Amino acid sequence: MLVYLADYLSQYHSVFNVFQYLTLRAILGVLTALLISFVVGPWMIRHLSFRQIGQQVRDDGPQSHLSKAGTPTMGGALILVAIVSATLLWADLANRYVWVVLLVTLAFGIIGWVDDYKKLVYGNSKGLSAAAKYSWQSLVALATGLYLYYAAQSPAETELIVPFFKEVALPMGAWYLVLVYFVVVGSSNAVNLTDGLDGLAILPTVLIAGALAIFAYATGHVLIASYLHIPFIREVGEVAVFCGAIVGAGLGFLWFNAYPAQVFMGDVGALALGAALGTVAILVRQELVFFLMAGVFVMETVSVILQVASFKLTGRRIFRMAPLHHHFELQGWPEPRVIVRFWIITVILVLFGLATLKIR
Ligand code: 57M
Repeated sequence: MLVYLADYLSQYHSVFNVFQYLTLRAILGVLTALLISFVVGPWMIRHLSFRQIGQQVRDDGPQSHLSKAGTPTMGGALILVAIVSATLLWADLANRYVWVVLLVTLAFGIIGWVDDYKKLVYGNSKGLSAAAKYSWQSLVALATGLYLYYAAQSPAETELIVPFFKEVALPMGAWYLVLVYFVVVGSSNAVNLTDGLDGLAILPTVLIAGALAIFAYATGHVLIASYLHIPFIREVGEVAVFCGAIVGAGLGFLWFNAYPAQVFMGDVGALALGAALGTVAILVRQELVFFLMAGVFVMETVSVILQVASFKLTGRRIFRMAPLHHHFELQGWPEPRVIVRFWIITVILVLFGLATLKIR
């Protein structure tokens, strides 16, 4: 929004031209979202505590979690307010990719909010039914896929880029819809599964969003894209402002969600953030690199799939408890050790992801 104001003011003073620079607006997106989180965060935590919007903790999980009962939840609403406000302020609102990612994020946020709200009102097990949750997620993901497929202006927008190979891009045809579906719905649920320890989901989200901002900037810049041998997609660079807003909002939320957490994000945050990352990965055509960078989310999800499959087929469990973070907790690792080690793994994976820009 402020791009237009700056554009108008630039006729009076050339200093306002500086706001046309995408890098500056992405940085301002980070700072604005961070500021909103810091200002609104304490008020929201007080409000959630006052209204007794606190977490109900299942008694079949690790015993150390019982003391977390009553921690204010649905802090993801704060993350969404910060992301949306910062993006609306600093992004070019004539850019369709910005709207795609904002709308997908908000739609998944609403699904999560309804789930959280029902759990609070009707008890822990009475959230949105799994069928209803997946149906709504599927609907949003498929609508997104259809829009992007039909609105694509170049073949590059629907090709699957294979990292480490300069010229390998697989034309997906209608399979592109399947890809969008799995990346968006899969990422949303994977972040949700991971969000079971203080700060465990949010810092990897911040790191991946930061890396995706770099991918968005490079992909939307004709010279950098050609230098790096990645596809050039006109106007996709603007998504870097949205990624910046995730980084700022996420760091601001981590301030309060760091161990021992004062607030949890709830499904409203986890489902929305996962879908946001998946959608950006699709827009910048880096699904495979995203899969690599999101290794912690993938690992957590695979642990659940393996655990359920093994239990159904053999009656035995592979892990003490899935998702994987519970396994390590039950092995006696203190919670901060699990969290920080999973963060370190993400730092390494994100560096590998970024390295694919040059190693190809
Ligand atoms: C949400 N929710 C956390 C908080 C957060 C299929 C199965 C694997 C599903 C899975 C599941 O229900 N996952 C989805 C996990 C919960 O956190 C809330 O949920 C939001 C995210 N959606 O924002 O509002 C608890 O996690 C802890 N927490 C923190 N810090 C945070 O910053 O400590 C969350 C955020 C909170 C708090 O304790 O209450 C959760 O874990 O419930 N189910 C499971 O994860 C369950 N696993 C299981 O049943 N495993 C089985 C099979 C099915 C694979 C097995 O291993 O045999 C476990 N979860 C719990 N107890 N709590 C096991 C039992």
